[in-house]
Amino acid sequence: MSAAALNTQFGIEGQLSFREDASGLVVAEINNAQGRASLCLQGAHLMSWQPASQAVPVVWLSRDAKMAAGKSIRGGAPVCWPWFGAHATESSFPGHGYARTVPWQVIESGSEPNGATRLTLRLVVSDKTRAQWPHDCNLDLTVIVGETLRMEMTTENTGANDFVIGEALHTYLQIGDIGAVRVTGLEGCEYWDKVGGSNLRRQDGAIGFAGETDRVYINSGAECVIEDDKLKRRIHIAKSGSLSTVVWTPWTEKANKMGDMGQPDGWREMVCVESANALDNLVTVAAGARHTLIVEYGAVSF
Ligand code: TA6
Repeated sequence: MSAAALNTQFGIEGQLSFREDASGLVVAEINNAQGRASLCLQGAHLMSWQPASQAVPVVWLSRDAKMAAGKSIRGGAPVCWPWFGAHATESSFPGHGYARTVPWQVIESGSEPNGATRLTLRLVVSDKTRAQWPHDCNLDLTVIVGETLRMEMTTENTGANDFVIGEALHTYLQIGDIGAVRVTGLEGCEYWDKVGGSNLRRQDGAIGFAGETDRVYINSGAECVIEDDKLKRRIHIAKSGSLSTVVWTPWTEKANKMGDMGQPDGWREMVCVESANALDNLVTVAAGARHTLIVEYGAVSF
């Protein structure tokens, strides 16, 4: 659907509009009294979010982020689905699944009683998606943008057979500097340390960063907090329907190899804290059932 048709059917005067980016991709722009956000319809990819109370965005977007059909965008909140990480058997299938690089359609929009703006999108099933995932299902994402950011990702199994998914909202949070933050809430949790192999460890105290960090914390529905001593704010990440939390920074060498993290050191201004179901926490969605992963972000200055 064109931006013009989307504006007619789903636009909300003074809150929600759609535009066509130079790349040809359609972007939803949300701007209300409580905050603003941008979301690319491809991948239902929320690219940025800044509550009115914050002088600096809370969701980070690389200054080198590229927008192109079929390509993932560096930053924001990529949708990883229906698997997380590498596909279990098909090395030719895209890492983190295909959901973030295929078209989604808008199915609903509205204003919340508190003035926040709601937008719901559905992944468009195609021959391409069925070739990688031959199950009858719907994947919907609802975002509610205001002083907080709420994201609800629902998998509906419309077929006759159970299936198993891995998933994540792979969110990049904006910070002052990776050396001046710590993540709390995962103390005592087991995690798979993916740096230098895959080793099961247990978190001791808050998470600080002094090098590449790539960890999948398992069996935890805990709320996490990013304590940012440079921006003097806390980012709260509360979730439900998710038992894994992925914490990731690429650090210098990997960031330079990636090439789109914002040279020379844009990577220092982000950390990923991802609400997921991965590894030990894969989800079986029974025939006819639904599963929803919900995460809500808030930022409080101190
Ligand atoms: O979630 C952490 C991670 O799996 C890292 O291993 C790294 O690959 C990151 O995701 C980024 O993946 P992407 O496919 O978006 O470049």
